[in-house]
Amino acid sequence: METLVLKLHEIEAVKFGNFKLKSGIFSPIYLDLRVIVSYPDVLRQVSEAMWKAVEGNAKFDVTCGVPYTALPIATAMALDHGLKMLMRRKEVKEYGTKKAIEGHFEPGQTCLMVDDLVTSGMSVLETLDALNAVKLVCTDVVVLIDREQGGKENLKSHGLNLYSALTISEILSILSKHGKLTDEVVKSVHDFIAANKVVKPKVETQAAPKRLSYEEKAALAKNEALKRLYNTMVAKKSNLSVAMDVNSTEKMLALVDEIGPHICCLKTHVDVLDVWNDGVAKSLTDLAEKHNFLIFEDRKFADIGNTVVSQYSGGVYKISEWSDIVNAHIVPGPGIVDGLKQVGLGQNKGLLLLAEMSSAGTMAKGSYTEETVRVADENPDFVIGFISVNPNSWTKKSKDRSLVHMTPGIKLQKGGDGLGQQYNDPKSAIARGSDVLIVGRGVYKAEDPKSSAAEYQKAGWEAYLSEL
Ligand code: S5P
Repeated sequence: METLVLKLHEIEAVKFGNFKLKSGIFSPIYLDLRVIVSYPDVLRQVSEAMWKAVEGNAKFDVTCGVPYTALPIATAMALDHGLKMLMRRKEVKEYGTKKAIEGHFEPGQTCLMVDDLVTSGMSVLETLDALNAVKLVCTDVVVLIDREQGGKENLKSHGLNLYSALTISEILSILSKHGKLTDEVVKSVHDFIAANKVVKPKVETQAAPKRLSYEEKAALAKNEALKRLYNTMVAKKSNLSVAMDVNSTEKMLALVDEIGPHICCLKTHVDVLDVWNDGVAKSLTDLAEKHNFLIFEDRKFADIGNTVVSQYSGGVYKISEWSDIVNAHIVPGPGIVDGLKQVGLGQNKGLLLLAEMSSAGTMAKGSYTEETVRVADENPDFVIGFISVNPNSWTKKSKDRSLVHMTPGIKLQKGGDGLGQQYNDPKSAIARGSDVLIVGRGVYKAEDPKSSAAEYQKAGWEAYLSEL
């Protein structure tokens, strides 16, 4: 173990200094076990040390490496000891649609989790969820290094035994014995570990925070349009937004007048209409006033800040003059929000960011979705929420609980449209964290759009009440 620790220090898998962690705090120690892939002898020593820690203690049918650093370690262990191995895909969040766990196994088999190090136990618990979702049973975890910051206790509270080849204390004592560290550094690391014990991690397996009512969200809302949206929803008992995607302007206005009483928000695609002028804009805002709903122009801006300023305020459509809400992709970077905000904020407008899309093969997922949360958190005055599909799976990353989740791809009958659209029913969308349901063809293509809108209104509202 001494030679291994000295080697880890030599290849800078264990470093001492002053390192800024992801959380923003400074640490006197930094562990980067990714580098061991470049040192086959170290990789083998590491996997052997971990095998010794777990051999004879844990019983299991298969092993699973926690992505990414532990994958080569788990592979080395599997090769040397003839173990069956599985791999977890980190990117796949919606279990079921794509395989979250790769490899062959039987439901009910036991699985040993293999990770490089444990701090709070958070990443192990994420893997535990993924393994449990495919009915694998896990009771044991093996890591190279236990940072002694509470991970062992946290894992224990989830029924998991942690086996570690090394602890931070052991590393410190070996390195100091070999004159690699001063007493001062050893003390600073001990102090840091003691001061940074991680309390129970918040994971999905724990009780989720109580869902906020629309009234509570309205009270937290920092943007006028968002407040108005929630207040309208409460007043009309409607979380329905109809996407009136018909091409005839005349038909659009007539249908909006019919379904107006049932919606909190009308979603438009102004560029599909056959006629547009200031009079049409006026008719629309009159209808919005008559039936008390907001107008969301689904323009999906996606250009640089300077261009979207003109696209939002100018041109034939002058979108900012008649819409309350617009939306944008964050592909160009946060400058797009600055540009739209320059136009909309002073006029009490709100912006939705497309965090996810309902269409098959969408690239709006994973770290892209997380980036929209970051951009939203940076613009609490103007960004009012997201176009979302599965918000419960990622919103815990957001600080702001007032934000609205508007969800397209809603139909009482599940399925698709042959062009990539994927439908969910109102109840399942609300259960996954949606606040506002966007229904297009389910309403305007129905034989009786008015009664169909009433039906979606009822289904959406009942689903919301049952979630509360
Ligand atoms: O991811 C998305 C985002 C949006 S805004 N998927 C979508 O379908 N939309 C829009 O929602 C789409 O442009 C259309 O206006 C509406 C869905 O219509 P439906 O007829 O499929 O219900």
